Amino acid sequence: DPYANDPKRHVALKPSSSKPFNAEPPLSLLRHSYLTPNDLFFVRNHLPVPVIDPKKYQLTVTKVGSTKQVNLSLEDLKRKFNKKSVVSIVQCAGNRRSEMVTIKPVKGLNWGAAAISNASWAGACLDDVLKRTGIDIETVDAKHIIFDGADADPTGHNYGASIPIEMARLLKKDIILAYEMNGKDIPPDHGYPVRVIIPGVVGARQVKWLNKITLSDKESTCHWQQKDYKGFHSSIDWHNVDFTSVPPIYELPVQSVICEPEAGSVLEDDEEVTIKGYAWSGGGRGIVRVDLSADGGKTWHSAELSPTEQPLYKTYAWTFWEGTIPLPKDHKGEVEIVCKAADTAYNVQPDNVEGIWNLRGVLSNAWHRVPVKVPK
Ligand code: MTE
Ligand code: MO
Repeated sequence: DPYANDPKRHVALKPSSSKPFNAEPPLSLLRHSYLTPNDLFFVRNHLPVPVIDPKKYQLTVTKVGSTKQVNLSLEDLKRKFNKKSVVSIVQCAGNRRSEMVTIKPVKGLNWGAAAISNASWAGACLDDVLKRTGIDIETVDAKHIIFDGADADPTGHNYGASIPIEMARLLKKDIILAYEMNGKDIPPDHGYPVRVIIPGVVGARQVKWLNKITLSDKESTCHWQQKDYKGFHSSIDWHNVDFTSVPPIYELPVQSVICEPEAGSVLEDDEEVTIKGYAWSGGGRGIVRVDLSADGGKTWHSAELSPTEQPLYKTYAWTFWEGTIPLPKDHKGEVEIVCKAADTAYNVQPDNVEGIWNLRGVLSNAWHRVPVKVPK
């Protein structure tokens, strides 16, 4: 069993698959702590968790066509570079996929709305590491940075991903080769001993168990870069899909989710409801507004946003929000509460999931609609 060495997991995590292990925490627990505890952080593994001896760990940095190659140990990363930290969420492109499935089946894990978590990551800055190896990110003659992980399938194909060099230039000081998660060693499920954190970018590019960085003219050739994690319109299905026709997903669209109350729950009160949730957007775009409705989206109220310490145009962490809003008088024992967010570009969430359905069930960010019961 290639999964025999997988770590033990917290009992509260709800698995969507066990081998490889994929799981999300309950939504209400997720909303309890701004920094998600390491053992409750959602897990998205495509392959068995590799067992890496920290003393033997090596990160190789190289450029296609160059004979120079630099190897760094874990101690090198910790001692030779300033430690830099960033609070950043990781969100799977498939977060909220289960809502798309209600329209038409899709291929992918049946994620609820908790395939997203927030942590404080610390490690060496990618830019500093490249500099030390003689590569200037601003002038290097390359189009992509490829990140490879130590996890591999039985034929030896490893997980890997890449980002365009322009993106690395924009994020320059914020891309981190992290060896700490919330002040502790990164746990095995999240990439021990080193993973790359690329704030504002889809989870799929934030490679865990990172052991190689390559500057290249080409994207990563890995399956997950080329034949997965791309967005299509709803008339494209497996018989007519051409994965080369669109670029990979990098930044993610604006997202917001109701964590409390839970779907199907009975409210305590028949006059008002207190709603709590999270919001986030890709590319460092902050959240400027979260709107709440208790009548399916006919009338709206403004939620109160918890302040984040991050500047609006570099918001990599999520924004927690809360609001107490009146219930409609004409409820018949049931109401639909709804949230939607706007980011700094005033990008908004689509009102329904039909229009954004896609064959892989990614980018699911419609208004979050939660049916609840009202006591009579
Ligand atoms: N890195 C490696 N090496 N292997 C993986 O399977 N999964 C990716 C990304 N990095 C993956 C990986 C995907 S799709 C996501 S959403 C995030 O890791 C999930 O990170 P987490 O498990 O720490 O939540
Ligand atoms: Mo993912």
